[in-house]
Amino acid sequence: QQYLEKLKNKQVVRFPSQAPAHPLWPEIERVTLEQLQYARLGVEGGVWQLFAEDGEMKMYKREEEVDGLAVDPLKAVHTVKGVTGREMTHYFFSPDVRFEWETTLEQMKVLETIADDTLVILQIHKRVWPASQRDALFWSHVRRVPNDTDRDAQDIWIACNHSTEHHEAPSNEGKMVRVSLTVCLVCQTSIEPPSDGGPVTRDHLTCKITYCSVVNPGGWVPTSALRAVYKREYPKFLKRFTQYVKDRCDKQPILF
Ligand code: 18C
Repeated sequence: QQYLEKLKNKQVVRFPSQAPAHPLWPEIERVTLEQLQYARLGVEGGVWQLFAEDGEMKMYKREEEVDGLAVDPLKAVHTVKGVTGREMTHYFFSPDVRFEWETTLEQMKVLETIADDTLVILQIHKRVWPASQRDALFWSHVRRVPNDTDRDAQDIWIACNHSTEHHEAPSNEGKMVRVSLTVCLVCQTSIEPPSDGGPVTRDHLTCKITYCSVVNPGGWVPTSALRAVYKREYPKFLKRFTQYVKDRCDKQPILF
């Protein structure tokens, strides 16, 4: 038992999630799998509007309003060389490195560790003048999913964040306006093995990323101001985050 605990702490072995015993689990399971399906749907068909493009990165939105508040769903696709899907989703999920890439944050607290792969997080975001400051309370879950459409392909990895409630952070306290969000990052690695049969290195890896997000900002914000924030913040996030993971993994052993 002690030996297993040691291995677990060193993260040599990934144990099955302990989260299924938690009351939130049915929702975590359902939303994560729904998000996976949603992310895998293409952006063809005319409902998605391209609003930002930079190299391999393409960002699409659908303009939608709920009670006069813009909640435009966003879908972004990107291809990043030299990293795996597991590495991408690990750094997206891990609260230890969030301030390294998330530029909208002022404070962050892990309210509950449901399992190694499932957390409840409270974030206070930077205020955008003249709007009220926002906070976000969500569960966050990361997992590997076997690729059922191609058994020879690498597994898919998904990290999913979805708004929740927690007794330590009721939404009606204080001056913050609470946003509600559903976000996922879905990644798949492909390997182009070296033609000389040599070892696979980072030069042989490509990671295909789909990032989907729906944020309801809560309170009231003028639509044009909100869309300007989206247009600035989402490309900034995806470029900065993917570069962070590339830099962080460079010269490190590959984590498949
Ligand atoms: O997915 C991302 N990050 C994850 C980990 O943090 C997590 C977070 C989701 C972000 C929720 C949005 C929180 C509100 C932010 C308000 C301030 C943003 C601007 C700060 C500028 C300095 O899933 C990556 C997230 C990428 C960034 C998304 C920006 C979404 C903007 C939402 C606007 C909310 C209203 C703000 C008022 C605007 C007034 C003009």
